[in-house]
Amino acid sequence: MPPRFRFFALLTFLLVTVGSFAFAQDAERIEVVIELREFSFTVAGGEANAPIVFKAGQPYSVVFSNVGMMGHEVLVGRSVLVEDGVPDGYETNLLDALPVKVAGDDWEVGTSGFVEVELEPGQSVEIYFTLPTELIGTWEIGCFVPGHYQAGMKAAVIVE
Ligand SMILES: [Cu+2]
Repeated sequence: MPPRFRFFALLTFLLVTVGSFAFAQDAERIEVVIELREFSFTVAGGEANAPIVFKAGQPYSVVFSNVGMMGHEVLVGRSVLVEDGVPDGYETNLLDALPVKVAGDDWEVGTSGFVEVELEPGQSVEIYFTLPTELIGTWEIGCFVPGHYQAGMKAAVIVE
């Protein structure tokens, strides 16, 4: 397991054969850096919890970087699940049926989808994906560490 971050659970980040998907060349990708802190998601240089916009068909490299003081989770989906009165993830996850590639300093893996990642303070992860037009619409990014979502750690994600 890479030292820079850990996945919340194997179930949520299914690994498949490396190189089984075709991914865009670096030059085609747009890089988006999303900072996590108490209690917000912020595209670097933007406003806290402002909507995050992605264009369908455009290859992206998205870096999630925990610049806060606490551990945070990243989930992107819609229809919040509630367990015992507490928000606990999404019924539908934006990236869980897509090819998603994880980049690191010294490793890369292909995956069959991304549901969530947990980042300790100072940790970051970079993923590559291209959203198909079927996913156009309004989604949400949220942190479901107990209390964080309720504290406002969520933002709209718009695929257009
Ligand atoms: Cu959090």
